[in-house]
Amino acid sequence: RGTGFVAAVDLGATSGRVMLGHVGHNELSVRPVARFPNGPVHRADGLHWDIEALRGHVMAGLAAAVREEPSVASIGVDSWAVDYALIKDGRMLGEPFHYRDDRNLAAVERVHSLVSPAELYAANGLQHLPFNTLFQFSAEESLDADAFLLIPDLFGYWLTGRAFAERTNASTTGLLSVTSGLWDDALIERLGLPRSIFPTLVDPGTSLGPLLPEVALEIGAELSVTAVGSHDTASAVVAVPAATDDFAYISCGTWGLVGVELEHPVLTEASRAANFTNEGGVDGRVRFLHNVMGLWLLSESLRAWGRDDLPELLAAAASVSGSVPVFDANDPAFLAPGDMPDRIATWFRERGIQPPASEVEMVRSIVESLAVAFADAVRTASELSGKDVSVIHLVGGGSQNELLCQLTADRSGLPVLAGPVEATAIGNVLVQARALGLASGSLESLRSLVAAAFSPRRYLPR
Ligand code: ADP
Ligand code: LRH
Repeated sequence: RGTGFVAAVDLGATSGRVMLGHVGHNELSVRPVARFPNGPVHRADGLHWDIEALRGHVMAGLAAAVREEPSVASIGVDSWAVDYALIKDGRMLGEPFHYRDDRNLAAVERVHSLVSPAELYAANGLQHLPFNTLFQFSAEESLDADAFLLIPDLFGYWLTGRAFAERTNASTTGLLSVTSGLWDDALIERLGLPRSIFPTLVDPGTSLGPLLPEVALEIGAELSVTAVGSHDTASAVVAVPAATDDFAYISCGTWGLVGVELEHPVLTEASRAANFTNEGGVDGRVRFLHNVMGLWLLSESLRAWGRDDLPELLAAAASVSGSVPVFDANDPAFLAPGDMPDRIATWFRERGIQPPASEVEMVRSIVESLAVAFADAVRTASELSGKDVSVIHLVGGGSQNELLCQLTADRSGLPVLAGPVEATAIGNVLVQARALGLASGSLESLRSLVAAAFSPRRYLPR
């Protein structure tokens, strides 16, 4: 077995990047080639993603990757979940909607009038999120299309001309059976959705084929595209540097995805009531987790204040001496963009609580509230699944937030191991590398490669 390079395209809801990964026997490194901002854009008919801008950044990033490492062998794409484009006659029908658009609210009622929440949970195992793809479908004026493609699959289509649905991300649509891992034909029919738009499912590690000739020309090399855990959270969980089995993870970026990895789904009424999800992981594992609102609360607050000095603000928040009030970071009131500090202050006032007095205290309150929600979700994941948890791995951009890591350790009473920052891209790289024969073995052996290359930082509860 030799060593080789692969390119990982990782599109987060806050930023995207193209990374070069180098993998070989006992060897793993990644380096960024391109980074670009991402976020919701307001259009006349609602919130969207600027998908053409993302496409431009991805193509330019891949061309840069090839210039840096002409021997790069494969490309893998992951992104945030649930959102999609409709394709007809080879063309995209409009810009994909952003999951934070409010068109989904009425659609939820329509879907629930056809299939009850309990029946949905038994079928798809998903926590209720108003933007799960099945609700978005119900909000569409028309589904007259040849296919729907989730965002990473859309990039796969642009790169190779082939339309597939990668299974980990397909599991977030609400239309994949949690028991069979196949499209749920009965549910699709009950919801009156056109079965013909559902692409063929593929697993992470499957070759999606060579680049289209015109794309190979644009990028500067003839590469192949490999399916990865194309749901960003699935890729992040691959790259948790766990040394033992008794870990919980927090994939901490725009969202905080908090849970444990299981072999089988938990579909109990208690788990549904706690709004825990059973998403599909790489190698058929189950990502049993809960969505916590995440660093969106912080980035939207900075945007409202017109500030971009996050590290300084966090340092100041760490030295706040008095206690600050804590809010429910899971409250759906915080889902939409805009006026975040106002909405948090309103949350407090509605409950007769004095809101934080300054921007620094607000930052402290957000970080404390996230830590409380993280600790709760870890405890609940363990209780509901029966899995012992003795350590929390916190990965993603949020692992750079020392205050958040320390407070999560304090509130949970468990050690927090922080990093890697780029877990998602690393998981993307590793699944490609294994498919190419540059790495081998189970997720556990891939994780030991991560632990050796990216030694996590340890926070002990105080
Ligand atoms: P996503 O993949 O969802 O776009 P990331 O994993 O890239 O998100 O994480 C982005 C978040 O990381 C930012 O919102 C910010 O809160 C946090 N972050 C980025 N840089 C720093 C830093 N230097 N210190 C603390 N937090 C940081
Ligand atoms: C994180 C994420 C999360 C989903 C949300 C839509 O980026 O993929 O796992 O719930 O975005």
